[in-house]
Amino acid sequence: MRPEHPIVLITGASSGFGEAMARLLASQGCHLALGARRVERVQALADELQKAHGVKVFAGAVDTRHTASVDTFVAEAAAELGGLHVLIANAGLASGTYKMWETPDEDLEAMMRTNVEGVVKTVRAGLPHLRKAGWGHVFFIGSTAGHQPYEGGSVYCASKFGVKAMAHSLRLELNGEQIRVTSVDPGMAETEFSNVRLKDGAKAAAVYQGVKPLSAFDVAECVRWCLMLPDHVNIDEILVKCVDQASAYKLHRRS
Ligand code: NDP
Ligand code: 8X3
Repeated sequence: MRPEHPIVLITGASSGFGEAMARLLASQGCHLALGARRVERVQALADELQKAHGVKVFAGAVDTRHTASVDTFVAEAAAELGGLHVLIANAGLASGTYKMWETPDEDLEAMMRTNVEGVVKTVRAGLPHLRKAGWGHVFFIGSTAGHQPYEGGSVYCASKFGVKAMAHSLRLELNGEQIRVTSVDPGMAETEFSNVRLKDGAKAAAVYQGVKPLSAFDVAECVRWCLMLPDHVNIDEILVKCVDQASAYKLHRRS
């Protein structure tokens, strides 16, 4: 049965989508477990949201590339909050815009270990708590890159095609249980994503030049909507882009 105040675990809550989801879901009365490597950021956010909304917020350091780190974060969060109902496997990144044959191991491993392995580790650790509660929702944060590959994105696109495959498989595996599975797949959104990818503030700003991209709150709103729908309704996938972006290759720049 749906809890009055769902307990939601979010990885990658120190910026961008994860932070916006935390803000929006706290305002809806959800209790939260917030994780990222920059623990000081999630701790400050937790303090702020607890004060503003009177919800319980657990903040922890987690590096989703490492099993022990994920297992510890999830176990501590569930113990502190009294269980978990919703998992949002959001932590992820693109690193570089290399042609496939130029991709350094460091970037290859960062993307595959975070975007694919980290998602498996998060779901694997969290799912027993959803099953114990008998009510749950797993969110994957995919991307348009998991629908349309583009040059310079072979590994990132592969990782997001992987996310899409995992969401499909998990939905099949959980059929018969009251655990919904949704993949939210955004196009370009202005967060720290391009700074991380390009490692250059001016180049990152140029990505959004003349465009009104999605905001992190637009994406958070997609998650909120799926979560608040009646229990028998499962939104499998939301493919969401700003109106200026028709595809990876067709972007209208207003100026
Ligand atoms: P941000 O860079 O703003 O946020 C990424 C978050 O992931 C940060 O909180 C970061 O925290 C966390 N993170 C990265 N690596 C790890 C790790 N190893 N362990 C734990 N946390 C980690 O980008 P977005 O908010 O845009 O990205 C969130 C998700 O959305 C990603 O999966 C991304 O691929 C996806 N996405 C982004 C789009 C965009 O255009 N912005 C579009 C479509 C999908 P910290 O560094 O503190 O660990
Ligand atoms: C982020 C969107 O177009 O940079 O996943 O791949 S894109």
